[in-house]
Amino acid sequence: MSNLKEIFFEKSSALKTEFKALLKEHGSTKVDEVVLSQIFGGARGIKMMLWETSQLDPIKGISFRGYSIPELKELLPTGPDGKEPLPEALFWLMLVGEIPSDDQVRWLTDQWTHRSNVPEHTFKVLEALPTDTHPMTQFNIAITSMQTTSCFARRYEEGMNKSEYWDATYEDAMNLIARLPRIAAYIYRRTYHNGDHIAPDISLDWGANFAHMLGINGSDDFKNLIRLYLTIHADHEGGNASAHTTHLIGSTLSDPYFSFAGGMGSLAGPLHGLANQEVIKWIFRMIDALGTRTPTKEQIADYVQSTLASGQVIPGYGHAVLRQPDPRFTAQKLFAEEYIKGDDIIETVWKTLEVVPPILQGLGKVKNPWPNVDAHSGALLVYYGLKEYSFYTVLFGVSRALGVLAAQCWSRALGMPLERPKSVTSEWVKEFLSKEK
Ligand code: CMX
Repeated sequence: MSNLKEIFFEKSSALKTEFKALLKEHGSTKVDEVVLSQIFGGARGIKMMLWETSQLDPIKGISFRGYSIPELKELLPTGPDGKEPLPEALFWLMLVGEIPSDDQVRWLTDQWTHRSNVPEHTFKVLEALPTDTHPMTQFNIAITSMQTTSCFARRYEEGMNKSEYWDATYEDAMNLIARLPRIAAYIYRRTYHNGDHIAPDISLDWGANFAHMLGINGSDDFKNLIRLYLTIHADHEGGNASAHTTHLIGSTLSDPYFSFAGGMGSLAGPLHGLANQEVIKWIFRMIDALGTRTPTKEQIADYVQSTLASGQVIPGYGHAVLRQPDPRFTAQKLFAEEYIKGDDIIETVWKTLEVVPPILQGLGKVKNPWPNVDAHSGALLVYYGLKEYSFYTVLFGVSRALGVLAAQCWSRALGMPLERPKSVTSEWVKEFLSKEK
């Protein structure tokens, strides 16, 4: 067994034993209650699942195994220039709860390099699609096409013992994550660069190799942006739509390929991951409508009002859980401040930061008027030359694999059962209320 697998097995076995005792003693302890508005309101805030890899606080934002993003920037092993954290290191942390050493991260990079061969038929499946197919559709289809290589599905078919589910899930998770940059870069190059593909550079870390295969000439700074991007988008506790979908599908013992493809279907929604393309599209449309790349705050405010008046949301603002600016937004703003000077689009994003929150607050219904993770990413990508915004959600998806697949290893190791919450009809609600009276 590899070092990482051994540590995972040791930790998950110990927690499984602990849980058994804990549930025996406290299984009927009440931890939450549900009110009617939650049933009608997208189950906001109902505590109903276990998710080990990260936790979201409405005020402090995301913490991965207890570490905030600024702490991770200090503690995680970085790329060769020592500046941005390596997403491999975050995966290690999420999987086993320990900050890895440089050697451990190098081992993991090496593992993913060795596992990164994409099945030939996946490229053929992609080639069968028109090049104007949305990149998220291509990504989803490519992931599903690789299900033919699932260890979990094969071993289940062969009669795998329950106690080995975690092992097959770990193998699938590692293979799937290893292949994603190649697949995503392939989609990007076939869609926007006439299929002029760039071979992987196996001397590079996972994120830098991805940046290299995209073929963006942003030198080392772009590699650093991708390292940071792939780290901060990886996980946002279990209740968000892409994580929860992956978890739900996995709970049927559908394998990690099916589960993750389902999660990507959720990420492709404009209220979730697709918002990253919507933000930059909205900014470009505003620039076109106003006829200037340097709009004033007053001009931006007018445009925000016209967007709201036409019954649309302001993409990149608001959140179902957060009640403060998203620390993932802040991490990207700090990156821009450090690496980039005097860019019109970035400065426009910073101006919207001053303009949008008071307007949303003024509506009197928006619970969180602050920027979320998607508000800044497009401006950074455009700066380095990755202007094809329909591709942005694929980048988010590559990163999200780290969290949801690490979490799936935990779900299988802890023996989490089929997820099956209860639904009710409106008739039931009326009857219940009349009985209450
Ligand atoms: N612009 C305009 N209206 C907004 C808004 C925004 N950015 N954010 C919330 N609202 C509105 C909602 O549409 C809702 O209006 P109705 O009552 O008329 O339906 C009202 O304010 C209350 O919503 P909420 O409780 O504050 O927010 P929700 O938890 O329902 O939704 C979210 C959260 C993210 C879907 C919402 O804020 C939104 O649509 N934001 C814009 C899209 C976006 O950026 N999504 C990305 C989120 C991050 C991610 O998952 O990647």
